[in-house]
Formats: sequence, C-alpha cells, structure tokens
Amino acid sequence: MIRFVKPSLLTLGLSLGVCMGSAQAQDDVKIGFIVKKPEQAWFINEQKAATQLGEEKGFSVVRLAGEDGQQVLSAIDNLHSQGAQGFVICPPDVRLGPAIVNRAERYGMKVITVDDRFLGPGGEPIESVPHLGMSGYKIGQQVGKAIAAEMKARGWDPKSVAALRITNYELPTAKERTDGATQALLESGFVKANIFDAPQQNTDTSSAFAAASPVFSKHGNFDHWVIYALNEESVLGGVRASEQYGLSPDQVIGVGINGSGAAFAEFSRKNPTGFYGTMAVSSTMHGRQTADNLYTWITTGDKPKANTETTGTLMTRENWQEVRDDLGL
Ligand code: FCA
Repeated sequence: MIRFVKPSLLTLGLSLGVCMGSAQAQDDVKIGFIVKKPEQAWFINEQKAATQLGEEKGFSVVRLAGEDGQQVLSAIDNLHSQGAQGFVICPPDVRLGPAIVNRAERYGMKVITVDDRFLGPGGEPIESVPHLGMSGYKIGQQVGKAIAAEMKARGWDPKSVAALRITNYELPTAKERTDGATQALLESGFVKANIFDAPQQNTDTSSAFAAASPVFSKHGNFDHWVIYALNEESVLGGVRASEQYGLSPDQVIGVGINGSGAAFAEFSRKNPTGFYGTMAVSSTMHGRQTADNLYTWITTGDKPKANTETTGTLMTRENWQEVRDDLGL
C-alpha cells in the first residue's frame, strides 16, 4: 500500500512533478492574505472574510501585515516556508509590484492584488496579476454627487463653499477617487478656485489630520466646507481638524469611502458630526472573492480575470445599519 512506501527520490520527483504541473489537492491549500494597514477596520474585515471562506471551503488563510517593502518580502518568505501556494495582497506601495511578483515567481507562488493595483516600471498596471478593487473614479463621482445633494438640502450657495480635498497622488487608487469626486462637484456648480488640497503622506486618519489642519487656518474666510478623500479614515481626519479649528457639524459635509468600522463608530456617536456619509463597499466581498479566486486558481488552474471592479452605496447616519447588513458587513 502506497501509504507505507518510504518516499524514494523517484517518488519525490514524481510527486513534485505532479504538484507543479497540475492542480493542487484541495485539502492542503494554504494561502496568505497580506495587507498594508492591518489595524484598519477595512482590512481587518477583509482578512476575516477570507479566513471564514477558507473554513467553509477547507483551505487555510495566513493573515499577515505588510506595512513596508521589507515586511512584505519577509511575509512572502514566511508563507513559502509554511508551504503556501499563493497570496492575496494589498501592497503598502503599488510600485513594489515588480519586486513582489519576482519574489512570488521565485517560489512558484500565485499572486492576486486587492484594493491597490501593482504598477509596472513604466507606471502602468501589471496586467498579468489579477486584481479586484473599487471602480475608483465612479465611486469618487458618487462621493461628489452625495456632497452636492447635501449642500442643496442644506441650502448652501455653491459659490461660497470651500472644499478640503485630501489627496494622495502617489497612489492611483486615491487619485482616481478624488478626481471623480472633483469632477462631479464641478459639474454641480462648485467653484474650482475654492478647492484646496491637503496632500497626505499616508492613507490614514492621523496623516489626513496633519495635512488638513493648516488648510483651515489658511482659508478662514469660508463658513461652509465639504471634505473628501480616498477613504473615510482620511475624511475623519479632516473632520477632526475642522472641529479643532472651531467649525460646527452644520458647517461641514464630509463624505468618505469604505463603510467599515471607522464609519460605524462615527455614526453611533450621540450627536451628528461633520462626517455626513460614506460610500460603502463590501470589504467582506473583497476578502471572500479574492480568496476564492486564488483558491480556484490553485486548485483548478483557472486564472481569474485581470481586473474586477466593485461599486458602492451611500451610507449615512440614517441608514448605516441597513446598508451594513445588506453588504454583509
Ligand atoms: C485603499 C484604501 C483603503 C480602502 C481600499 C479599498 O487601499 O487605502 O482604505 O479604501 O483601498
């Protein structure tokens, strides 16, 4: 019986050949899920959803942090030594794409990106790596439209409103979203000269707060402000800065993107804040779908499609619990 046969070099060679040449047996699949900001609710939920799917389907998911290039490369080494066949990653810097792909190829591991797409040396997306992420420009436009509608509901004159645009132009994911929002705002009659940039170093609340504070002090002649950015964490940084400057919630309309725990906590506060809403996207779906795509690729050899784009729903203080349930968050 085969179970009792000691593996000879020949059988080892054969089984290696089988592993490399065809699909993996379903019961020994292990994948990594590496994220750039492991403490952010969006990414916690994404990793949790991937793990949950693994439990349902019978594969294991190793959750890892990759906050800089060094940490990502050691995470990949670590996954390889544990026998993982591939990983899903939201990279800390999209320009690390070629280095990450190299390392994965060296180990024969499959890679899928989630949320932030790898860029090649010429700044173009690396098409050979399957990606799943938001449709950035469209979701940005939804942000701009939601802001314009709320300005109208509050009876604000678009000519005398300022915008705090928290930007991160190094990251295409971010630029697409803020560009979409800007375009929708301009179409609604917003004055271009009243849009002020606050370039953030990072995609989190504290870097947005630091970027936003000086903008309010510099343009103290405006009574009404709108705030947008690539995500709700950053918009929250802007809203906190507006409070510190002395603006009240009825003077501020901030609309974010994500619909994660950061927004739930804000909507659960007793009194409304300047954080009016957020375009909620299902981080549960992002985590499950990418893990599932990778699992299918490993077990059947079917490579997922190059790019999958997801959409969002406006979540406010009024409907957040309903939207959360609808999106399985
Ligand atoms: C980027 C942002 C995250 C989230 C994700 C979908 O990675 O930094 O906050 O919006 O895209």
